[in-house]
Amino acid sequence: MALLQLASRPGVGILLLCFAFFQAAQGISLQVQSDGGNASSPILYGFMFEDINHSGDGGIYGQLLQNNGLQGKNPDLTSWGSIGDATIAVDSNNPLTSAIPHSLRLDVSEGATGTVGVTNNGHWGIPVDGSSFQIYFWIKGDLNSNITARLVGNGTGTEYASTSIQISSNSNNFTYIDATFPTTIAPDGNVYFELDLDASEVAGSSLYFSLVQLFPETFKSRQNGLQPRLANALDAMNGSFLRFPGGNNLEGEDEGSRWKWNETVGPVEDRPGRQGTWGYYNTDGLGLAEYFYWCEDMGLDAVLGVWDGYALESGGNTPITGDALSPYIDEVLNELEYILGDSSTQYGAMRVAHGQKDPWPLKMVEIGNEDNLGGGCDTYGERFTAFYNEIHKTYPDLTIIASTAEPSCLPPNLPNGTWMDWHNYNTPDGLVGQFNMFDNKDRDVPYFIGEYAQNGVDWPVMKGSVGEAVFMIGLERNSDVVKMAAYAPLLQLTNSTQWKPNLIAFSQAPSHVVKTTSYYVQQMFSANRGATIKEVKSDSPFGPVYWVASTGNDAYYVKLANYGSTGQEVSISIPEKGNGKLTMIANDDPNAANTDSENPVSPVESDVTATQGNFTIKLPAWSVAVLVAN
Ligand SMILES: *[C@@H]1O[C@H](CO)[C@@H](O)[C@H](O)[C@H]1NC(C)=O
Ligand SMILES: *[C@@H]1O[C@H](CO)[C@@H](O)[C@H](O)[C@H]1NC(C)=O
Ligand SMILES: *[C@@H]1O[C@H](CO)[C@@H](O)[C@H](O)[C@H]1NC(C)=O
Ligand SMILES: *[C@@H]1O[C@H](CO)[C@@H](O)[C@H](O)[C@H]1NC(C)=O
Ligand SMILES: *[C@@H]1O[C@H](CO)[C@@H](O)[C@H](O)[C@H]1NC(C)=O
Ligand SMILES: *[C@@H]1O[C@H](CO)[C@@H](O)[C@H](O)[C@H]1NC(C)=O
Ligand SMILES: *[C@@H]1O[C@H](CO)[C@@H](O)[C@H](O)[C@H]1NC(C)=O
Ligand SMILES: *[C@@H]1O[C@H](CO)[C@@H](O)[C@H](O)[C@H]1NC(C)=O
Ligand SMILES: *[C@@H]1O[C@H](CO)[C@@H](O)[C@H](O)[C@H]1NC(C)=O
Ligand SMILES: CC(=O)N[C@H]1CO[C@H](CO)[C@@H](O)[C@@H]1O
Repeated sequence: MALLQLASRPGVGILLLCFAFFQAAQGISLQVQSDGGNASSPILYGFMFEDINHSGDGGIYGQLLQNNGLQGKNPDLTSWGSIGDATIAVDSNNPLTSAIPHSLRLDVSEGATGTVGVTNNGHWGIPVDGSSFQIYFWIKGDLNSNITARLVGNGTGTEYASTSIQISSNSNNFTYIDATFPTTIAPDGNVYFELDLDASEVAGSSLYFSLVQLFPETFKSRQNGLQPRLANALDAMNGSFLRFPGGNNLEGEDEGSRWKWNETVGPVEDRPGRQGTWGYYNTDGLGLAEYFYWCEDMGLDAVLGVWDGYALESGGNTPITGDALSPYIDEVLNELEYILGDSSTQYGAMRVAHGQKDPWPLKMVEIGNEDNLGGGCDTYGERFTAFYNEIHKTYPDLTIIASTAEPSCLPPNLPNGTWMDWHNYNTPDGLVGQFNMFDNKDRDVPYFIGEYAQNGVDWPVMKGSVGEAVFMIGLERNSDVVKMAAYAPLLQLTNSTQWKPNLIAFSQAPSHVVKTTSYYVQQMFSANRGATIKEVKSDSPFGPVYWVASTGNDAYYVKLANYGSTGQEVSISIPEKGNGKLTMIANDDPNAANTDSENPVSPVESDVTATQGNFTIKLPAWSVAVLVAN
């Protein structure tokens, strides 16, 4: 049996699965070829983001207070409290702006003494990381005195920050206050924020606080930027793209609650926020511009999802079709003008006024989200075509992505250059069974695997992460036609979760960022990419060991996954390369998982040297490894 394994070779994978037994019995020898090969997609690995599991508000968006703008139709006092001889209430008579119509009223008792003030305990706590913090807020009321901003351990009283801010405000208008202050790192997330003042200065009066914002030092010090501990974890993955703003969160429960770009831009006090799809209100402080700055700061290509007439079905909605689509198509054209137009255009000028002179380098637009689901399929062909035609007419260079790969939901002939988004939540065995699914695909229409992950578990487990690695090896072998792929969901606040498992979990303890086994697979694969996928010759079939090789930057990259409970020895010859670095994750227990209570799996790096032309790699049970030879 002497079979050649060619990346992208039709039908090879399934045939070879049958011979897995021989692979285990005889040891595996791989010969990476120097000649030929196919170009791989330079943007294969990246991120899918939507606000789910408080991944945005309470997560990667840097603003740390919950309910800070008392947004929504019927705001309550969630997260807020009062201190001393005073009470708090939601006030509707003192709007900051039309977008922020409510303020937090502090009513101080007649004759009050000591300290009065307000508290906010964040999103299940506040991560105080020891950086320089900033607060911004508006205050209305007659005050010529100092307010103290503090960060305090809930239950312990330990003070992690305290700063005195001079205020001179009046009862006619809101006065804007901002201050920067040092913090000391807190051991856990059980911390609240407090603004307090001398009761005798304000006894018998009311003060109004509006849109109180608290930020740590953000990722790359970006104004209105990202939480660094989560942004750093993503940045370390070396991704290539960011799909935003959803996901189901793009769609909304109905047409009125769809994500509207124009309500997420400009000063934050002009952003009303919206009822998100995942059970909580979104402030939209993380808005369209912030997504582009996120891309800029991590070197990512933007993949912009646009609303296409289809909201989630739970309200019994039917998709909008025909002429009734026109205003929504215009909405997208306006959004694209805001992103891509120069200052002579209406919306390009708006972007400039908002502080971004140059257009953003948008290249990819996805029309809708999962239009194959619910009641979206029947009308998607018509809706896709309507949006495609208008977008393509104005922006012929944009790559347009259909939100499904289901032929029955697509127009009979997809326009040239269109890509298709296909989502894949599956069991570990299911993912391994899909190893060769792209080998036989028609090469004409490229794929975006917009969401995928193991399912059915609370945390990614080793077996599932190896299964994902096998699936990804299949994608990489076919990365002439599979252009992009993203694990989903990306981020999870452990204290409020709607979907499991996720790639990265966190609570508000500043050091608590759980890098799951799947995180390490993504990182190892994404950080070690070659521009050309190379042929690998072997007498062994695929399974339980799977591999793919590539070259680039004068290095060879060999990715290996052992989807099995016994160790395997692999001998690899690589043209003209005798030294390398091996990065590996492994665990004997297929159910091993990095969780919020234990972290049994992390990558181990070692230097490896070839003996007479061959690298010998011992792959333990349930392992994923990357060999970089240079
Ligand atoms: C290159 O792509 C062709 C067409 O899909 C395929 O037949 C061939 O096996 C690929 N070669 C490599 C090295 O991936
Ligand atoms: C302290 O934590 C408890 C329990 O989570 C919460 O009810 C309370 O409001 C917190 N205190 C402050 C001042 O935020
Ligand atoms: C949030 O979840 C973490 C565990 O991930 C837990 O330690 C912490 O106490 C929780 N915080 C609150 C406020 O429930
Ligand atoms: C009031 O705050 C200012 C800084 O804004 C500070 O310089 C001053 O010392 C404070 N006054 C008191 C009495 O704390
Ligand atoms: C309130 O502020 C607005 C805008 O800054 C200004 O036009 C107006 O005169 C102010 N009103 C009072 C009573 O100070
Ligand atoms: C991956 O990202 C990190 C952090 O930004 C950077 O230091 C490193 O050079 C990157 N590696 C590659 C291979 O791009
Ligand atoms: C945003 O645009 C939509 C139409 O696309 C419009 O209905 C809505 O009023 C706009 N919002 C604001 C704040 O201008
Ligand atoms: C679409 O692409 C195919 C193959 O790349 C080409 O033969 C065909 O002429 C193209 N059609 C149009 C309308 O550009
Ligand atoms: C290296 O591997 C090749 C087969 O891939 C084999 O023919 C050769 O004997 C090996 N060299 C050594 C020193 O084991
Ligand atoms: C299971 C769970 O954590 N559900 C939470 C989802 O988010 C909403 C809104 O924040 C919470 O109220 C739920 O408790």
